[in-house]
Amino acid sequence: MTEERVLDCAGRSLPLDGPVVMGVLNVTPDSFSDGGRHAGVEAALAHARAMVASGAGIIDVGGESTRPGAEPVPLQHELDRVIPVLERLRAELDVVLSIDTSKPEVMQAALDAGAEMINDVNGLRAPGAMQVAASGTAAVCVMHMQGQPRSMQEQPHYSDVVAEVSDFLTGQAEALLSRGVARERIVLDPGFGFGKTQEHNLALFRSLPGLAGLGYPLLVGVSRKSMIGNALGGRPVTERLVGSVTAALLAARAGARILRVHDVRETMDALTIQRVLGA
Ligand code: 7PJ
Repeated sequence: MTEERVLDCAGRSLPLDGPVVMGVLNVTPDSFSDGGRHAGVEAALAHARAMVASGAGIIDVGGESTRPGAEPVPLQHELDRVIPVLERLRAELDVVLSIDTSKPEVMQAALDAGAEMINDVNGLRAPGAMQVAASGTAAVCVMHMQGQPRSMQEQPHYSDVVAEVSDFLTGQAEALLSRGVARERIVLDPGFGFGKTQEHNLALFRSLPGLAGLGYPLLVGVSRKSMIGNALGGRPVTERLVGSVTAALLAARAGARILRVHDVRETMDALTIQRVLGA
């Protein structure tokens, strides 16, 4: 099993010796947890600056809500939301910029605007997505999702969720390798909450050590998700902070190298306490 020490993000080497926090920057008017508060470019910039100051190593910019039940966003709307934000962030911040999209056209425009990582919840399955990823030099996060956001939580079904998710992720990674994408550019993510019941999410979480050993760095996103609310007996999204931070810490301990979170400062605090006080 190889130990991945760095992630190559368009020539920028992101060290992965310790966990890296990826801060979520939603520029959707309908994101389920931020309610569009960062929709304006200025507000988005201020939020990104604060996350970087708190220790985020990656900022993940998303303009298409993928919460359960969400309708697809037209291409031009998504471009109009994310590209101006990426351009301003690139001019101002020395941090890895990631684009959270499933559309090849948005990926390409984001790379042109300075994004150094593609984060695709659809696992590069859209026609043309693999080509965009392979033609550039950005890092690529392949996430597993069953179904599409609009209907994915209606009837998730697996005979062996861990095996099926692992097979999908390694298959997509191998497809990237065969197109010439260096191994050091690839990240995998089991996709918590994307076409998964609570039982599926828990099975995957318990299997994180195995998933982290597939040969690629693992990204985990559980921040504020229903999985956390369910585990706490049905907590609303505004009351999932401690659960989310605790789960992020557990994921790091289980081998995740990148933690995708809304609450960067609090997550960094937990990681710092582990580093300073941990056995
Ligand atoms: C994830 C994501 C995730 C990756 C979202 C939300 C929904 N990208 N984008 N992994 N989740 N890689 O933030 O709750 O888990 S959007």
